[in-house]
Amino acid sequence: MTIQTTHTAEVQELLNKVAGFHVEAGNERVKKIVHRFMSDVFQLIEDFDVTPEEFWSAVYYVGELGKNGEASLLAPGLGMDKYLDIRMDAQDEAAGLAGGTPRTIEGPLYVAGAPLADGFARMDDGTDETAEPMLIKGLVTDEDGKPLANAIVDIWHADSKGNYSYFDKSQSDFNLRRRIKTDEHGRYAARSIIPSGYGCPPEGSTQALLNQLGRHGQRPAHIHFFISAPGHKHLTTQINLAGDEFTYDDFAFATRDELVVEARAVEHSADGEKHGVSGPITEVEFNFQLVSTDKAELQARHERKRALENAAVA
Ligand code: MBD
Ligand code: FE
Repeated sequence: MTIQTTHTAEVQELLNKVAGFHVEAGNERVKKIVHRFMSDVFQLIEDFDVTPEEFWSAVYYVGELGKNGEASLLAPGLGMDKYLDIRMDAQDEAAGLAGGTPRTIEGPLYVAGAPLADGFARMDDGTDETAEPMLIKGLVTDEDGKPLANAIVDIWHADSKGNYSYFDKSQSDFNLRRRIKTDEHGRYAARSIIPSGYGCPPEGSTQALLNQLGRHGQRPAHIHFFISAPGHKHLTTQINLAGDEFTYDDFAFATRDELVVEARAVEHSADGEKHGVSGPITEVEFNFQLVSTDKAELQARHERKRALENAAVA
């Protein structure tokens, strides 16, 4: 039996009042969005004949999600971050600003204010005994391949257990997080360790929903980047190391073909030697291309709540 009530005057009036349509105070855009959102929720409850038990379990789920601090982890798991990227790609296309290295999602684990280095940084603190050394390097250029000196390459990645410093309090401050200014040839380089993929907390809210969907909560080994240079569009992206079981099966939908890189394991490398690793090391090379723009609002990363974003930086 399908009970249909959403079309009634009583429910429509209720929705209007819920959204504050009957009062002057408040924000028009928020009112319209809440009206649409609650109308869709009511309709969903009707169409799926959602029971009170199901409804209240969803309410308490949202409460738990917030308590666990996992709202920004569930978002990419449900493809929302990817969808925002699809929209930004389409906006760029429409504005004639497509091209350059593709963007992909930021994720929830950035920490602002990492140490700034010129040309080269060592990113790991040397305490991860099981970690394998990695050397990552490349160029930042414009779309014509002209090197961009003094671009800021802001890098962050997980440790050999898939954990990120700051969120994992067992790591030192800013471990595996650095900002590197490109040299006069547009080059950046870093010595670090090979990151492992990330897995959602197995007992967390995100994984609980993913289980209901029959999905895993794993990300492949990846390295995050913000790249910025005056006169160019800010780039938020990641590279995925090829050969990971989850390279093309990322729960956060961040993999793009152009962003998958081979990690080359070598017995010895001149760059490694130069930066204190004489034995085996894995080399990763990736060049970034930025698109020119004079629009200031496109030259900075968009605002969102980020760890230490507004902290005083020494
Ligand atoms: C990550 O490391 C990440 O990059 C994303 C998008 C989600 C969870 C953990
Ligand atoms: Fe990540």
